[in-house]
Amino acid sequence: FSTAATLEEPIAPPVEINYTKLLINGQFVDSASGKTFPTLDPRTEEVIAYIAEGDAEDVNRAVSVARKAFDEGPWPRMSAYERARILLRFADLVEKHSDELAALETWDNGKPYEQAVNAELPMFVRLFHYYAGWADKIHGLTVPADGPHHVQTLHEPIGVTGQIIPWNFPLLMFAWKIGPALATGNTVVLKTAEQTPLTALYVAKLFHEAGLPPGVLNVISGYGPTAGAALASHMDVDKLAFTGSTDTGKIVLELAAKSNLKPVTLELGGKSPFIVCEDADIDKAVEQAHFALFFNQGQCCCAGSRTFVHERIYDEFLEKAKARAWRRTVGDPFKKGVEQGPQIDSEQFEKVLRYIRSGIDSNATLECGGERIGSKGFFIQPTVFSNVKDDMLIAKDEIFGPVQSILKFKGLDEVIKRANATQYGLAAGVYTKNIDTANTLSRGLRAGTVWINCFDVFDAGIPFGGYKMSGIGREKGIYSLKNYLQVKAVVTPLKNPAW
Ligand code: TXE
Repeated sequence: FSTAATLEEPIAPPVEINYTKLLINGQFVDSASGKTFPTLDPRTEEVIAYIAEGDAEDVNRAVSVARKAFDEGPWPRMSAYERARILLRFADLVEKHSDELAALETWDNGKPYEQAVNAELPMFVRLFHYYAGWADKIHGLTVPADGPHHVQTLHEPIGVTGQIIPWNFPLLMFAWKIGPALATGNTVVLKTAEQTPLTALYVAKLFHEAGLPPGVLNVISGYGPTAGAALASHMDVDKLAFTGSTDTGKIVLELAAKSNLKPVTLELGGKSPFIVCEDADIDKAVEQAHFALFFNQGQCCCAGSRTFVHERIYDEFLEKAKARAWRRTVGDPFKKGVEQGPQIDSEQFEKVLRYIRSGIDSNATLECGGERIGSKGFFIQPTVFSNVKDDMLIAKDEIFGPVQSILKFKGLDEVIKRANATQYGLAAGVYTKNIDTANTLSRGLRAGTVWINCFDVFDAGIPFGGYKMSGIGREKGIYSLKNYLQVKAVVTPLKNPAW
């Protein structure tokens, strides 16, 4: 694999760790237990910093200030325009600190700095501009009624929202969750993933600098079964939003149901098909299929992890896909030109290597990669398997790593059936020049997003979410707002029905 990029000098600015405590009521505070946990640099496996470890008691504290900020505070009552101004000021501050934030994200997560600074930070800022735009455009309807009544609906914030996010896109997941919740006037207690607590604390600090009243946004670092479960089962949390694995999604849904029946939105795992038809532009399809799978070290819920290729172009596609994977630059994500950094942690690293072994054992053909790189850090070679069959584990399970599985198909009906034969339904990619083929596939595929001749296009207005066990509800876009709103019908008799 190309290592030339590792010879370059680092391109990110140096960054200090200033925020390691819990953020409750606008203040950085120690956890009630005084405990801390380490967050590691996935390049070196060394400790970056020790972080205050939130637990049920801290969650209680955070929920009670979020409740007060909702019930008594200015936030849900201030004019929507004023709320929008705070979101915009926050976006400006994030933009100003983009280089440092991207560096912090790379340090904690291992993703290429160039990806963080050129794609993720601009998307983060754009999301807050987008939601600021919605803040003063949320309104109900007047409803014609049969009787002599005036009927209107009010769209009101739900209240205290709990949000649990994963480690693969720490900043973007923060934005997807916080943006719609705050634009609609809710208050928030957000739990970050234990692997990546750093950037959320930094941006939450910036939010307060932008004028966010204390108590509106509280950030708890800590583990899932303790802090996360406490939030999901809290009796005073009015709504829960979760992104993570399908297994944990089931747990939080159950906790929500068994406590106060809070509504839950879930954004879970995937095994997305990427279908390359016989008329596709092969070079473009190879590049997009590569990107669809390997982007972010393969740690994307929507990764195109089953590359279905038409039998007539299969051999040519495979040769080119293999060559592209060999060219992928893997190395220190702080260096220029690096496309792939380390996996997030030892658990994910071992999981990916286990799946690679399972692919080999089940007689898929290992075309490229398959090993770890170096002896320190969680680096894995870009890996390509051909001759993958639908019933192999590598074709069924979410690997969440740089492992591309290439499968062969003959006909459209067949590929639709096979693409849909999964518990997941998050996304799909289609490569074809034929509009009829594109329409047939986009309607036949049971997935929340179908990208045609593109992949991973994530504009703020495009809804994202899953069919089947990939989740419940949609994030981003207009659809995300209703997750954070209650609808109240207000009915009054009309004195003079004729008017
Ligand atoms: O996920 P978890 P993990 C998939 C991917 C990955 C696998 C496991 O396949 O290999 O999940 O990753 C919190 N109550 N995705 O273990 O456990 C946890 O602290 C409440 C897909 O990291 O789902 C973290 O904040 N919360 C995915 C969050 O849930 C709990 C992104 C996600 O962790 C909890 C990440 C509990 N009992 C992994 N247990 C995507 N959809 O993008 C854990 N958490």
